[in-house]
Amino acid sequence: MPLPKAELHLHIEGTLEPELAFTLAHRNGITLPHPTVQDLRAAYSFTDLQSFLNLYYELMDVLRTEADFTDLANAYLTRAAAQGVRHAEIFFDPQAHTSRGIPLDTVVNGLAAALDTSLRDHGISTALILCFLRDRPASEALHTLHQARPHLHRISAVGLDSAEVGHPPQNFTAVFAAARDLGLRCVAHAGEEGPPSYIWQALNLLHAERIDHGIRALEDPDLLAHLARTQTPLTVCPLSNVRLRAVPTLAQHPLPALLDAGLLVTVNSDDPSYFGGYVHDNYEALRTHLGLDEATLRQLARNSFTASFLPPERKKALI
Ligand code: ES4
Ligand code: ZN
Repeated sequence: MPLPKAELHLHIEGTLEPELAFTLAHRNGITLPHPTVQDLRAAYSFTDLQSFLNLYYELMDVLRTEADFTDLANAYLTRAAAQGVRHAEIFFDPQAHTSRGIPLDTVVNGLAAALDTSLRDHGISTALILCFLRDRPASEALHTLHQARPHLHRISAVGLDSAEVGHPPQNFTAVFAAARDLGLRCVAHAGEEGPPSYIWQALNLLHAERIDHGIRALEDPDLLAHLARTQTPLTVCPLSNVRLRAVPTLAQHPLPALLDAGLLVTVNSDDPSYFGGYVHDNYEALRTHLGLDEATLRQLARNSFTASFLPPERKKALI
């Protein structure tokens, strides 16, 4: 049986499996540029983050209606339950939908229909994290935050994702300040492809409470010491890092070095449909390719609850 765990770094749009993409394309009268599921899967060969994002944004065009977003989230929650997930903090990318004419209400209401029944149907408590696309203007992010105001009771936090290099966290300082003023928690992708300075900016300027990826922290001893002292969680995604060539092989993944440095490391799946595995598959890959022992895997699963935004009582019940 997979260990009970929380998933803290999961893009719901990155759970779109090719089979569901074809079903939704058919339902919505869309022709995909890839004629078969096999052709589509063959396109899942990436050289870096941007090469993945190109396909990720292309394929989400099949998501049009509330029911599409509900089906997407239900498919994820069904798989997550089988992987031992008891709590999921789920990213979504509003601008990737509003920019192609899908109203934010459609996205949030569709996702919420699945999330609202998730504890009952799948034994998984959930939270939503609204991500801003860092490769689009900060003014658009601020507008998105404003559009989300009627839905804030459903949203726990804001995040920052998409193409990292050349789009530093400092560009979003005012947006994150506005989000904090609305009572939202803050996380940010940093140090996936970008330098350690982006992690410092996420901490000091955005007041990020968790760093998504953060693997390049290893290049800065002062940053490593800071992350260890403050026990700021990293949401690490091993299969993602290898597929996007941030790390050459699983055997060379820096997760053990981050643990040795005393950091609060968690294991997550990122975009599981694209990267070859869901969250338990990531744990198994660490066992197989890095030789992590049972005690370490258990510690990683415990860390996932510790690093979550769950209230202390549910945390205690789950750890
Ligand atoms: C993402 Cl792996 C990754 N990095 C940054 N942004 C993303 N959005 C979806 N997956
Ligand atoms: Zn991510």
